[in-house]
Amino acid sequence: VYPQKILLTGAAGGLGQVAARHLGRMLRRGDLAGLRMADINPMEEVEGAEIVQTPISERDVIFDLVEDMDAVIHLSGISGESDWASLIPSNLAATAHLWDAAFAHGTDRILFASSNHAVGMYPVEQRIDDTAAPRPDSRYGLTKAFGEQLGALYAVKTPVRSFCMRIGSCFAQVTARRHLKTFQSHADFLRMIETGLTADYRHEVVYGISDNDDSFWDNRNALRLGYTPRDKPQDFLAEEIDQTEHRLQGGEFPDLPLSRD
Ligand code: 15L
Repeated sequence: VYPQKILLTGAAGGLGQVAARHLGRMLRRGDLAGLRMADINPMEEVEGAEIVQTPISERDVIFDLVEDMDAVIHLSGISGESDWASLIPSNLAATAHLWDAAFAHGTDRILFASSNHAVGMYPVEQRIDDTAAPRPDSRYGLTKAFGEQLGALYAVKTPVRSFCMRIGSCFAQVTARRHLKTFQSHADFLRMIETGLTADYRHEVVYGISDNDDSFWDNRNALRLGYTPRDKPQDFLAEEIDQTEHRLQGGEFPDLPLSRD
């Protein structure tokens, strides 16, 4: 059964805007009964959608956002390395409250924007799949591993299903050599969202990548669930490509120092 009402968090972000336009089209076609979009930043208007501009970290706010929703696409949060003062509310408290809110309101599923940085410390020569244990390469990656494990726990103890997308490099263009392994096109990202909204599962980890040759990640689990990527990174090459070679899958993240404050 297709979810009828969807909450999209982080709707003003890079991927949030891509998802918002797609869900807006579905809403216009009548394929969705409702769309609520939330972000701390202003969002583009989407005809027929409810827009809530708010920080997403407080329990009450999150409970109000999730009320009446059948599915949540959770893209909000800090999307790179930061300090705990920033990451704790946006990436840890928000996810904890979100899963509680979904349980309390009878929401069927959460699609969670995890990140390849949850496993960024694996060496580039090692091919890993959905069963690979987290090896975060940053505080940021650790918050993503937390979200994945939160989803796993709630999938056992509550009816809430979780679809954790370890997104690689989801951009309009390939701007670095590393992206040949980690790239996901926006169109394939939307295909993955469709899979997450429609497939039958309790808790899954999938890699957010296109049909990349020789990727770091064996994405058979995503394919098994119905994800069918159609794009190749070679078709999205920018004019200038950063040629840096990295030893670890997280690229530059494993080398970022931890701030002392
Ligand atoms: C991420 O998790 C970041 O949000 C994104 O900006 C990129 O750095 C991406 O990973 C990547 O690894 O390319």
